[in-house]
Amino acid sequence: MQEFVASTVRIEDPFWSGRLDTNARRAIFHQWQQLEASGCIDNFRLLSGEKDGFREGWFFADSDAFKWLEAAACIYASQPDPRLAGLMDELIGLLEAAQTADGYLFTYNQLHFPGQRWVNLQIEHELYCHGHLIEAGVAHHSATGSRRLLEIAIKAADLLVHDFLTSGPENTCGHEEIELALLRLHQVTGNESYLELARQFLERRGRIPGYPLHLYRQFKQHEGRSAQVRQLRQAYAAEHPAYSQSRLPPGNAAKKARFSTLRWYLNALSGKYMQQHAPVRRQTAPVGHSVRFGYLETAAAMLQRLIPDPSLLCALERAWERMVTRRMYVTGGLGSLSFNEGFGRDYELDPELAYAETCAALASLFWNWQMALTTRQAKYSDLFEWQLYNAAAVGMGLTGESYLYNNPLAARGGISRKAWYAVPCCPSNLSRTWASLGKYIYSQDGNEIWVHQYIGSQAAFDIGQPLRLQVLSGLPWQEEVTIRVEPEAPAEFTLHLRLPSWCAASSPASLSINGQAQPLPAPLAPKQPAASGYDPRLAQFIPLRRLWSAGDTLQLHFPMPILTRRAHPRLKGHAGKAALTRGPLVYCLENLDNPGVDIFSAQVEPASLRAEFAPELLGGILALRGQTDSGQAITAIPYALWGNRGESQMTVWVNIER
Ligand code: FUB
Ligand code: ZN
Repeated sequence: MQEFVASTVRIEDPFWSGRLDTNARRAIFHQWQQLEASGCIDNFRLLSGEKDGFREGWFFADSDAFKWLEAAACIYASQPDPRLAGLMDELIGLLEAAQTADGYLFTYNQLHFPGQRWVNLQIEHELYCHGHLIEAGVAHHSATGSRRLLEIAIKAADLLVHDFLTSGPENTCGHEEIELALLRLHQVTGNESYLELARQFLERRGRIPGYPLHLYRQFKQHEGRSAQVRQLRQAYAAEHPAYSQSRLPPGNAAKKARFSTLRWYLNALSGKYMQQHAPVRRQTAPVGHSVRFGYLETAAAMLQRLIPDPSLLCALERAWERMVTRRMYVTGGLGSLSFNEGFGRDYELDPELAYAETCAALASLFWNWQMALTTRQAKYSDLFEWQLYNAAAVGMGLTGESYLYNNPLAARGGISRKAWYAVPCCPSNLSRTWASLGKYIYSQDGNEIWVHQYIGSQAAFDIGQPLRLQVLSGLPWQEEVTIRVEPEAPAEFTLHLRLPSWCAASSPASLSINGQAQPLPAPLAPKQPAASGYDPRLAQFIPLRRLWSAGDTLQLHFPMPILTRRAHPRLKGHAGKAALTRGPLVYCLENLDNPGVDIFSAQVEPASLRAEFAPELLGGILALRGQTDSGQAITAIPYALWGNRGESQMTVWVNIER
């Protein structure tokens, strides 16, 4: 199944266009300022000799600059702002100067430990950073046509091929990313050695002999190297009295589960934290750090598309099923625990402890997209939509200049959106994903076309003759979607439309073509209840094969009653509670909208709930209004929008007895 380059799809959507504009006009420039202020860009200036100073930030700081470049390139493709082009060119120039002649680029080692390479692959993210460099090169090339950054990426990839092809299992990165990046580069260049190295990196996972000892040694070595960096910094500060270390205020505290320290050691030493506990085909449950897990699954699914492999696909499907039925929050958030930034046990989904990092939701989007392309099953596109609107969208504030990192489903205070984080992996990750949104809406295989997302847009296809599709969508607020079909001449082809899982059996969707009602399949029945009450497996594609003519118009009606979703009985603390959802949106109670109401103990009267347009709220939303059993008015807002008005309290799960 063929993917589209995002820039060939033009998004014109009442909901998304505004957000993408904020991303393009504000978020990307704000992020650049923050990368500058925190010293991330200067690290490259130090290497290129443009500036004197001391390297700042985490060992993986380079990746934030690379993700920013990718986001900027994707934005530039549809909104070519010369200011953005200038910043991209400046950064690419720095990378050209900083990269060694043989392709190495990792400021942490180059500045602190010149001459040392690949010494701490499990912890220090060296290959992860090279992966983001490669992804940026690929994105910049497809967005601008320029080969400048692509050449840097190719040089880096060639070095990796030289140093890592046919080497041992310890030559795997503790944080997956390089695998999917090499696969993307292979797709653009056709170079088979990138495919082969990505395959080997994946196959090597979970095979390090004596892993606990290996990891322990790597931790010890990393501690020693960190101590050396501190000494170097002290010495630099002593020689440069004007120097002050770049420091960011602490991020939002994440609540800790009991026995976190012990569980952390077990998680790490067993290999689960970094998905090194078993070979990839035996990894049938989501474990450990949830961003790493998502990138691993994305790469495995990409590889499976390039080299079909039923056993790998089977492992991916089992892991997905386990995640969706037992280890995912109702928002689509992933990661129940802060100590490992990742997955807990089955049904361990405490709303307040939820880590649910924005990047974990994004990793899941990438994975689900690959699964949708591989299997053509609607459940993957459905989860994509759900996470796009909820678990991922919550990461960026309405101004584009404030962010959430961890995303609990209940907050009693102490959590607010921040302009930046000491670990700023999420903002540019979200920006690059939004800027590429066009590529996730449609796919094509010959004369079959899939509409995965109902996002207002226009796209051009080649089905042996030119075909244009236009989607006009009222989602997520309104229930109508119109699709106009414009083949150059009448043509027979199949249009696959997704019937979302959130179309309740009680109020089914309807479809008409040129005013004629069409039969739709009966809603699917759930097999085993999903932990969170949201079940993407209820989605299905409707194949519509016919002779289509220019001007044919499809009208879809997706009723959006307010649903009260119940958690699986095995989820502790969820009895008598429900999550309120409408269409693809999860709602929450924020105390600012509910003065005088204790949002954690109030009993909501389900019969009182109605959806009401609230133009004054958060830029204009459809709010859910109702009342408590004691007659107090309540207002629920989309979860993705909470925290936009300063620090507050919030809960997704509300008390609803009946
Ligand atoms: O370690 C690199 C990135 O920073 C991870 O993906 C995030 O979870 C954060 O730790
Ligand atoms: Zn992140």
